[in-house]
Amino acid sequence: MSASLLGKASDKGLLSFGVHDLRDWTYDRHRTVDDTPYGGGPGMVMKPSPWGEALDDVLTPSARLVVPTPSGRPFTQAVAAEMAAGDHLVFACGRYEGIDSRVMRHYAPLVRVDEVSIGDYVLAGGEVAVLVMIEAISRLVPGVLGNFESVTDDSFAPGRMETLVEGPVFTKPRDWRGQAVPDVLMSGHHGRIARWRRDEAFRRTAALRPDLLARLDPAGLDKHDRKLLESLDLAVDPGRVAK
Ligand code: JD8
Repeated sequence: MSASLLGKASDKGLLSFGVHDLRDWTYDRHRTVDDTPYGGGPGMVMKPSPWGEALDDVLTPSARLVVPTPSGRPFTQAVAAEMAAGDHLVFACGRYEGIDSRVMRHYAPLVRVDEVSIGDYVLAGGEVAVLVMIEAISRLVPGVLGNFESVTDDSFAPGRMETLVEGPVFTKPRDWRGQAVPDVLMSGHHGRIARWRRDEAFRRTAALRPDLLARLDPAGLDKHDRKLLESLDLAVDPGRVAK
């Protein structure tokens, strides 16, 4: 978090980060944070007591408690934007089989508690998920990105009319290992370039993210879009998309 974008943002005073070691709130010789699960089963569960001691110290009245877990609600760009509006986020990184559920219930009446998942795969703990969330949230904090445009242009940005994946990008040289940059990008014709990029975004979205196309608002499509979508081999009902 001291490198690159986040490091610069923290140098500028736009954000600040702290990291805590849960074992600082244990008082036994082995600094124990885990115990066997009630009801049996594999692995170990994180004890509520160190978490309670730690969170009592770290949480503030305006804080939000964010708990990564594979069973949480999806962490999306909209969730990132909502969290970027908060002034104090506390991330509780679990290990083992997770944190005793009573911890989240205990804090829910005191602060906003969000159990979130960064995707449908299984990690060994919450730390990497939290790095992902911190990066996604921090770049939405005003001043963190040099160029404000880069936020509003994101294909997943909430409020953007369409939600498409980005098309391909190119830079110099014009020819590389036998591959030329598409002529249209060299034409200087801004209208044609914009249309080509949009077409490529639709093609790629249809091929890789049919779930996004299915959610597309037909009101945001023009005649050209509808024709292109009809020409694509859609995995979803084209009537639903290109209406
Ligand atoms: C927190 C412990 C591992 C979770 C057994 C071993 C998020 N998208 C995501 N995938 N995985 C996590 C995640 C995994 C975690 C913890 C987040 C704490 N584990 C456990 C329960 C099942 N494994 C995550 N966000």
